[in-house]
Amino acid sequence: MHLHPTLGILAAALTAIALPLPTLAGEADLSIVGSYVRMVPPGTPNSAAFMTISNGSSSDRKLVKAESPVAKRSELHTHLNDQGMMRMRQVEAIEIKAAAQTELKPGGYHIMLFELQQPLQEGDSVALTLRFDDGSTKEIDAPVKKPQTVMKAENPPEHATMKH
Ligand SMILES: [Cu+2]
Repeated sequence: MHLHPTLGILAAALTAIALPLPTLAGEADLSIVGSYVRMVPPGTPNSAAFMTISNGSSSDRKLVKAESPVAKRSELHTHLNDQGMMRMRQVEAIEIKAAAQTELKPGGYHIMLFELQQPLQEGDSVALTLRFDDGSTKEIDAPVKKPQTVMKAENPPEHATMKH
């Protein structure tokens, strides 16, 4: 005996309803302040974006991806002190604990922007799309700013003048 066609459709509809619905409530819980992209001299291939991400929700959240039209490729990075040398390393995610904030800052977490597609001049703003582990995204415009402290070159100047 066949199932009545209407009942079949009804059963299918009920199955669909039973699936968990994606929640959109989380999106408003994250806020981003103080974002900026480091100004770099023309011809510099890479730069980085910094910001503070606040999580007002009661669950931990992770930044899992960042994208920008100004860079060919973006990665989430951190800095590690490796025997006195500061090295950058890619991380899979940057965690923002519940009811806390995570600062992306020079010498720490940052969004690395590789292969810049355009020069970054002070006063420009850079579009960034941030994707979080709950599937939500944030679109921000980060101003380009001059670095506040000038990083020392990898090789100290003495090395260049050591030829006797
Ligand atoms: Cu980096």
